[in-house]
Amino acid sequence: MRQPKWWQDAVVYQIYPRSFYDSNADGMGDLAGITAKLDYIASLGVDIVWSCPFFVSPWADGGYDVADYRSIDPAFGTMADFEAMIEGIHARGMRFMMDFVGNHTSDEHPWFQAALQDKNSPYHDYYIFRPGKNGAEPSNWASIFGGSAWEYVPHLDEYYLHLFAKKQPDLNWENPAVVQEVIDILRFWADKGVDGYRLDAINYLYKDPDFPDVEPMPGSRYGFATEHYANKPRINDHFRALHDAVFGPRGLTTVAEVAYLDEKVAREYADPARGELDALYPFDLLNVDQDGYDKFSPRPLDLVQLKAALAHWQQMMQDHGWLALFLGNHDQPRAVSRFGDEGEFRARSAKMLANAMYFLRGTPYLYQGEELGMTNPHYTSLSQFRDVEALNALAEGLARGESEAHWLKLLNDRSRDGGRAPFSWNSAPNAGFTTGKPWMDPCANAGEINAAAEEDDPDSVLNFYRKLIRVRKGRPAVLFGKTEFLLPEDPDLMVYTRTDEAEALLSVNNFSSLSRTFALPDAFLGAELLLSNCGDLKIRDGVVTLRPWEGFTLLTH
Ligand code: TEU
Repeated sequence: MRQPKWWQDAVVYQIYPRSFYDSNADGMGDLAGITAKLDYIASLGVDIVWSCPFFVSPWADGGYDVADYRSIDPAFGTMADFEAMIEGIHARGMRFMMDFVGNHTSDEHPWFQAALQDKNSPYHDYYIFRPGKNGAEPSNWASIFGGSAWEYVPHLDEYYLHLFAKKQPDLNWENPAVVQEVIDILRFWADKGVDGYRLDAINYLYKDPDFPDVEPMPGSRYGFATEHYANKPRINDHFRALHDAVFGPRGLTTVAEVAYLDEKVAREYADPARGELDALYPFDLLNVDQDGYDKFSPRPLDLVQLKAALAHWQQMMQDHGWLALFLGNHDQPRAVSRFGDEGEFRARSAKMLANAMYFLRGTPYLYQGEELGMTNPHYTSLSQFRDVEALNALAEGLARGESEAHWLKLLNDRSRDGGRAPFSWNSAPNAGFTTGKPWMDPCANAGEINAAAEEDDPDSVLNFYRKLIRVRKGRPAVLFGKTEFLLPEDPDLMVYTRTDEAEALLSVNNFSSLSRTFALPDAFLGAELLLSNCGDLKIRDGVVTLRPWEGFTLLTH
């Protein structure tokens, strides 16, 4: 068999640190809290820990607005806490992946503060400033978080570009000094022992310098300009520069958070022969239950579309690099609430979703709480939401005259806060997350759905994940097998095979509350039941009767 790289035969555990575990009763999760829970994390069988940012930040975008790349935010602890955490991760045989936010800084970063002081400051050219056009913004580009992507600075009589929040000015990667700063920061953390980087919004680094106007969105002056800032040809030069200076020589792995990729570009980025990036994390894969770019215009899940997207990525990357597999993260509502059944079949459907994803080709990314089948928090008041994207969208919706009740449901179902509520550790007050006042309210159901309760239950979602992670490890068919989707047009069943020289797998998953039948392909008659969320198969004459939300995987040699 081909030998996998260490990051290929791996499962990543993703932590949103402010909501994971609070060690000092200030209501916010912290690095010492992660260290305190490392035995739990290791017990899952995961190989890599990735934490979202914990650097000094005014927290305008959940820590993705960095004001000092080399310091731990005091709310998260100290550099000594970081060192203890990474030591504890390594001592348990795991590795640490750092989140690096390179597209933008906080507006409170000293570079931006200097840039604002003086047009002639060298730091002014660290960012993207432009004069206005006809008394308005330089272009009608929309910010990803709503409104214009340009902010006016009266005393400079210029606008600066911010693809995200206005407190997140975009860096100017065409300035070699910026690239050198980034290299120095990446080396700084490599010296402290990080094993890899998750590169945030990394395919947006190069912007069309002409900033052409784009087609406005309905009812707005602004339009999405992704074609002018995503995947522009110069981006490969930036990737190669970082690879040659840091990732390659230090032996660090990289996963690039990317979007809007076509086949050619996707293959280039992660092609091992090109020396750019190791793996892609295409975040737009989950835009399958919304209207275009607008996550607050939800649509029912179209499983046929999701399968087509997954099949496309599997086929595209088959021999051209590596893929991250995920159904949730800190930017998404909870997977079980969104794609499963968070009521009667919560546990079973949460297990099915894992079974459906983890036998595909790629590295699974397990987002904290998913291993418990945590649901969206079901807040009862709009004041419980925290995220900038949610609050901006809410303000715009209310200004259009839409009702608060409508937005309470929308934010509960769709906002990023869905995945950011505190981790449910046990049935103590505040879900055992903090003994102080939590920065975000815990899930309404934390009393019943929590790690302590699931620890003791052999049939829990938690113990299913442990088994799943164990059985997929080192399997040649999982690692390198060819992926083929069966029944692509079936609206409820997701079925695929993974075929390698020595073995083959069949993963069968029922995404519905109804019973369904499925005739096993001949090659899998009499195959070994590798994993099942119902314990056994109801099979007669080669036809399986699938219970609601049933998922299983067969193995044959
Ligand atoms: O996300 C990249 C990104 O483009 C997101 O804006 C995504 O479209 C959005 O979250 C969907 O609602 C990364 C981080 O994962 C995210 O948390 C940050 O807000 C963003 O970059 C800016 O750093």
